[in-house]
Amino acid sequence: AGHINDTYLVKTTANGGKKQYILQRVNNSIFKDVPRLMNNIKLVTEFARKTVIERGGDPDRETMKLIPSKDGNVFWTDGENYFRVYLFIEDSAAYQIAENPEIFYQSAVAFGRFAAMLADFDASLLYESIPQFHDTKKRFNDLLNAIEENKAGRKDSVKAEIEFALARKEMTGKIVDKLASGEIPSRVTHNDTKLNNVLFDAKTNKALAVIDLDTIMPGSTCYDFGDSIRFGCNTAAEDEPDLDKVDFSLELFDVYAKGYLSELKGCLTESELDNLSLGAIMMTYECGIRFLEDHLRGDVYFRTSRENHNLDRARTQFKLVSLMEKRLPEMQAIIRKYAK
Ligand code: GN1
Ligand code: MG
Repeated sequence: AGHINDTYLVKTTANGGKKQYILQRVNNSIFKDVPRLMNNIKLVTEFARKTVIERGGDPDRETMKLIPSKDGNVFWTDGENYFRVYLFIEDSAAYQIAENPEIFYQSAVAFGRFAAMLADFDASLLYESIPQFHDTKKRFNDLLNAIEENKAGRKDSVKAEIEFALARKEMTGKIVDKLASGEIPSRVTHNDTKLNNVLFDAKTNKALAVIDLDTIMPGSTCYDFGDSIRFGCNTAAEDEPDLDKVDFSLELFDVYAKGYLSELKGCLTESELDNLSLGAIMMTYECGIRFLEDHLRGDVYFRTSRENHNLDRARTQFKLVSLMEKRLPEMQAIIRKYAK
């Protein structure tokens, strides 16, 4: 269900037809240097594998395993397209919405544990696969350019959304500036921590593996925590056209904060704890302006499957931003409760 790469399930007749694989065509208009991106993923999955083995887990189910091509690389290219193959993780499930609190709690533990693991990973080995990925100030400027260019001629039909986005300009620097000054530490982070980037064991519903490692690079826990909240505390789908169904669940926020901090609280600084809730608003706002920008540009970045798909997505995000803004003090109190 990703919006960027093309993903296929491959069934083979080898090994008695038992083994299945995931084949992906990597979007190389978005990921400009696929060989370096793949080197990141190789390093991180090898590191994760070691950690899982040390914990006594099953590395073929709890991390992704890249299958090399015949020339020994972890990708294959015809010069134009780039493909990669992973072992398919059998008997697993993914969720597009937090169907129940336990699932969301499990994802929080998985992402918290993943972040704790990455704390020991050497950031200097990583290539920045998308520069300024969560630089909200840059994202704001990208939106301004898209409004100015009005490529798809849609500007006049989205006045309310544009106004909503522009009214929050002063918020855009609130995390980036602290990261730049060092007040919030830079860490190796996942940067795309949606619920559907975790695989669950289909039998036990326990979280198995964190997937979608394309954006692992230096970032902030405020973003990773925030992106999980953005996606998982929404009572509806990210692209729900009926905004009456979109609500922000503070109960689910509590559940996620509990799970995430159970794995990480000793590792986080006071400034991170202070900014986790703002990170949730920021990531939701940032994602909203990215969807709106793409709508204005004529849907060139995120995969769409219906008219106004990106606009529907932008609207759900903006509704969530308004709801979260009202609940910020309660969100902060919940963080403090579990940080003790
Ligand atoms: C994209 O690839 P996917 O669908 O997991 C996007 C994220 C957005 C997300 C919104 C590389 O993630 O940044 O938050 O869509 N990934 C990239 O659902 O831009
Ligand atoms: Mg994904």
